[in-house]
Amino acid sequence: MNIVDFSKEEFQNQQIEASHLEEILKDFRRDGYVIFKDIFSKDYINELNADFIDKYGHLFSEEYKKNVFRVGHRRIQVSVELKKSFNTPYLYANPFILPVLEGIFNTEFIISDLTCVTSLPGAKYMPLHRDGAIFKGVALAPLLPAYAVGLLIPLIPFTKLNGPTRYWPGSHRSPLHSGAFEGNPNFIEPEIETGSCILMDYRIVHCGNPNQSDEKRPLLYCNYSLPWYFDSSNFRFDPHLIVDDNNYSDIPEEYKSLFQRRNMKLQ
Ligand SMILES: O=C(O)CCC(=O)C(=O)O
Repeated sequence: MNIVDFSKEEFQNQQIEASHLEEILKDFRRDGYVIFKDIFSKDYINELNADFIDKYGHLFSEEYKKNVFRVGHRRIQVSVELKKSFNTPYLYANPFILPVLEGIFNTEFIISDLTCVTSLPGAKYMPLHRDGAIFKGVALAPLLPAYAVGLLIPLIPFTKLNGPTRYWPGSHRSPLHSGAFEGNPNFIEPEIETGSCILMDYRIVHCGNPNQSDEKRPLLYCNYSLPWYFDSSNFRFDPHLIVDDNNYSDIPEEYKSLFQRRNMKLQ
């Protein structure tokens, strides 16, 4: 598994060492994912989780059943407003993530959305899918460099019981339809502690596992892309990056361009 462990010096300097960065990029390009270990503090993730449940927890009740966007059985996707604990460069421009994104995209990129997918107790296995792919069926498409990348941050520890996400390493380079990976045993299901996270190519085949616990299991997505890419299948109805003017003014100037699509809505 591509687990990125940063050294004491890297943590002290808040900077990835050049040869380590090259190694991470090589792993990411080859396998379509890397797992960053302990780059956020557990206290910070707990704060994100508390703010998330405080603002959106009511959406998971029976009453709101008809008004939420479902991405699977008892699996609900919510656009998360950038405010409170979510509005910090520590999250969206983390010093351990930003250089990797710069290396992947090699040109200007944006935050395409901030979203949380929550599997509720009893959620079933999710159909296999890619979060997005362009030029489907074109032989050269899997060879293209990444144009969209998801940063997936568990807001509680992901365990076998609450259903860690299942990924097929290398599948971003496969011309096969995602369904063709059903039954393919070469997947990983990383159990992830709070503070760690996964960076994945949007094209990697993956799915959510059943949630057999009695707890909600929220997975925060901060998705990045080249400015021209739009994930219209996931974000047709909701604004995908919600930032009010007050919170926008709190974003440091150097990161404002990441938010050029704020509050944009398709319908
Ligand atoms: O819930 C999960 O583990 C994965 C969710 C997912 O794959 C999705 O929403 O695209």
